[in-house]
Amino acid sequence: SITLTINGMTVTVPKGITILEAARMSGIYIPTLCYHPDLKPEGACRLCICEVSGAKGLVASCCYPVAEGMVVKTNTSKVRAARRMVMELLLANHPQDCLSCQKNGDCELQKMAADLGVRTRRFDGGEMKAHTIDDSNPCLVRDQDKCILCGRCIRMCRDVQKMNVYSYARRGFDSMVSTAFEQDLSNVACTYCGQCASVCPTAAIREKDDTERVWDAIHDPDKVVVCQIAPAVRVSLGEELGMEPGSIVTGKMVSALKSLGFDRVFDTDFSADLTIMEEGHEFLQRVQNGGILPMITSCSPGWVNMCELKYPDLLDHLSTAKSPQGMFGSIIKTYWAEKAGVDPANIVSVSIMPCTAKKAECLRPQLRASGYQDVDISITTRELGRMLREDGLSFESLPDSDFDDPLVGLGSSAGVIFGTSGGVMEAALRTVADIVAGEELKDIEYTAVRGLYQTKEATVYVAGHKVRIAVCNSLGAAQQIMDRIRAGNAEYDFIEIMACPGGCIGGGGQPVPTSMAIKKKRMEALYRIDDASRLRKSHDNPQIQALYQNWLGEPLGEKAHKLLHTTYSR
Ligand code: HC1
Repeated sequence: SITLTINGMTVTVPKGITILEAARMSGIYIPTLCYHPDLKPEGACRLCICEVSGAKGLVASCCYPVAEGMVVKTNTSKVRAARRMVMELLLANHPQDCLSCQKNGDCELQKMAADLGVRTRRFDGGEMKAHTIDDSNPCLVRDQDKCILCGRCIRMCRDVQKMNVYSYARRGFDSMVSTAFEQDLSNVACTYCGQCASVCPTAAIREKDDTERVWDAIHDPDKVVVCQIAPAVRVSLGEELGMEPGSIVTGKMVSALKSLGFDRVFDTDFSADLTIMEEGHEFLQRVQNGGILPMITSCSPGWVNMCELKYPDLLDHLSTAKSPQGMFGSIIKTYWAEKAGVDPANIVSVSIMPCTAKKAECLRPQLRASGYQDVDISITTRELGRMLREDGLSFESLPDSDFDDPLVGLGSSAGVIFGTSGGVMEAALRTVADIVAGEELKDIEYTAVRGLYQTKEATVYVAGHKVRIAVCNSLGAAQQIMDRIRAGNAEYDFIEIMACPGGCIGGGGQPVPTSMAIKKKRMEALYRIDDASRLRKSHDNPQIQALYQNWLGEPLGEKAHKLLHTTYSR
């Protein structure tokens, strides 16, 4: 360890960390806009400058390692004046539409300007950058006028997701974060995972806001507006609305959605169970018939987009099972519409997801099994938070409600853990093992697949049979394993891939600011739900059993194939 002094306080911290990290560990706040705990520091914004003994001039504390005996001052008049100057220069070239900005209230620039006590705009009146807004795709909007060149999006996309969509371009006043040849996102290899938006401190990259479309549907008396809500949202919506990260708010969330005016509130866990039924049987069929292995999960749309973009030769490894969002979409406008006596033409089907890429998934031409677009609108956790704030509900004091419909309301906790990396694999193994064993196995916790490591590998014994599995979260980890499959040296039977670090709990539409430490709390909350559940296997779900018996027929049967399976575009 290292002992140093920060603002006169002697602190002992681990070797190898930076001054900024040491200060935060010691309860001393140093402002920054480019630093992010999940990314390599870059020293781009210069807000974290401080005085350090022996250093020439002020140093960027996010990049400066601690040393024994070092004396650091973070609050001298020189430091304060320099930080304010940096902030004033940033504001001089930043739009002044804070009050109507999508990020109002969540903007790190806004908060930091307030924290630094900047109350006047000394440098107003000069030239300001002017870019056109890129809203060329259904998921993300890029508004470069709001970019402060912190480079978080570049580092997330390059270092973690390894998609390299963004880089710095041009020089001086014209500096910008650019895509290749300054193309729109829809013309570059973007998967719409939204990880750039989840680390952007301002509204320079943000989710496309579809909340007005949802309000319009709710207020249309001729429409029946139903929603499904994803596993990961129940452990993040509370956080979005000011509660502690990891708060479990399932019942309040259902009450809130009913209060907003949705005619039915369904749980995507139900169709996660359905996905397991189809995917689990597909896996067994591939094993028994010498089909293509490893089979890879297909529920994360950012991952599917990447596979289509970068690994079209390996698309046959993907399970043909639709994602739970897609499956519920087709079930709502067919089975449920029939049972409820509602014309599917009048249904507006809304999904609430932790994900920005789900907005594009529901536009896939393959996802129209009902004859209509199966899911009409997909909104993120952040957008739902916005709707609830507008509605004026006191979320924390809402009573709990149950999901709506006896036909399709129930989900197992195998479906719940879909929301975290390793969850789909664990849910599938629980079902596959029982099918192979022909009995209800008690040992159902596959802990080797849990946790936030980006790649987890294990050999598990499923009813006595050896199954080699891997679980990847992040597109960077996914590419490593796909490269190995392509090279013929990945000996696996079954792989789960999620595009976002941590899985859906870390989705691009989740509350901000975020970090792996926050994602860990969301993950632990999902496992707490699983621990407390009495229904922990998808195939034990009585409503799933009834759906197959009364309507769908067999898993992988003709009707299931038509409604619940998909194809990919090469
Ligand atoms: Fe996910 Fe899924 S778990 S993809 O991570 O398979 O978005 O939460 O809804 O569809 O169920 C996301 C989450 C979500 C689907 C399910």
